[in-house]
Amino acid sequence: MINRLIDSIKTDFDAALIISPVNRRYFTGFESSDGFLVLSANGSRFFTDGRYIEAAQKTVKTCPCEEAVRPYEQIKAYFNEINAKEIAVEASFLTIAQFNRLKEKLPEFNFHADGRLDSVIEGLRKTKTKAELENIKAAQKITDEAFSYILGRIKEGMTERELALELDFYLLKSGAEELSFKTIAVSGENSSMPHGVPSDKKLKKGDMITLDFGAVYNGYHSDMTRTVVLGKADAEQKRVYNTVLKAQLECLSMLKAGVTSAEADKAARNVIEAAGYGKYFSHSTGHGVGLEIHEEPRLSSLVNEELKEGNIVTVEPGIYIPGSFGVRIEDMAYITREGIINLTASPKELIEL
Ligand SMILES: [Mn+2]
Repeated sequence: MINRLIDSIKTDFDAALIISPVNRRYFTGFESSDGFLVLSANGSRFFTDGRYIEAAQKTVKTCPCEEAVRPYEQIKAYFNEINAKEIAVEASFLTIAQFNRLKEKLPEFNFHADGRLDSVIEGLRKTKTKAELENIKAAQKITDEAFSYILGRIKEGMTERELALELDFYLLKSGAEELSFKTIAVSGENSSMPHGVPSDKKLKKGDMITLDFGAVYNGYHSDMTRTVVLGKADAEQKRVYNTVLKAQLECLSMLKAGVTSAEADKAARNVIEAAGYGKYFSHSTGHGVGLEIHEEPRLSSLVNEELKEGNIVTVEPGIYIPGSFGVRIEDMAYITREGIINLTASPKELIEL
């Protein structure tokens, strides 16, 4: 990946200075709160402070590591060593204060925060390697197991917070290094808010319950949503559920390399609009997943880019009727030339508990 990055930027820049934790981790495989990475055709080096240097030297295989003691002096010395003057930095990460400080401390170099480095890294990160795919599969396996576990624990009278906590405990106990995001467990009228927060509301018979959660494994995220009913679903709940499911299946079945994000979004949205629920599908259809829970590519009506083999996207249409209830169903799909590999194994027929 380091070589691919260097190839992509070398006509415009002498080196890239990478500071964001997620991109540092992407190129070194090493997680730390501190550090910076210099990548160039003339050499690459990872700098991190005394808390991390020993672990970094053991872990990082892609370039040499150096303990950062006086970072600006070391960076200057290294830029001089590799003969770098035009330096690309991450426009989407650096604060204006950090950018100004770099320019002030290292006036002999030109720092470029024009987004070009960001888009090269984005392009690399959205095409998953086999190792990345395996990490995401492992994360989703924990997530699928947690769903099957929680189905046996959902009881009338327990609160949404208790439900979320049980899911979280199971995920962490089963090997998740952290949660992908704050678990969403919302019921009844609370489920009409796509990203509602679990409350002290007690689950009651007839509630639809939306669970949106995921595990992180080796830095890689999973993301899944299922909606179930406590008791028997009524006619409207069934109609809404089946519409969302049909929308999701439509989208999953047309996804493949070469399809645009907007076309994918439309495939799901058309089904929901045709059923008369169009105004209740208030978000885009999906997003990329990887070292971050939301990354490129987005499945949005506003994006006309083609999906490529190796992309991993969520497909998560929903219908949310304010004051009443909501339904969302979300899987993760790995894009191939022929179609997709669905990374989510949990069942999708309406579950009545
Ligand atoms: Mn999602």
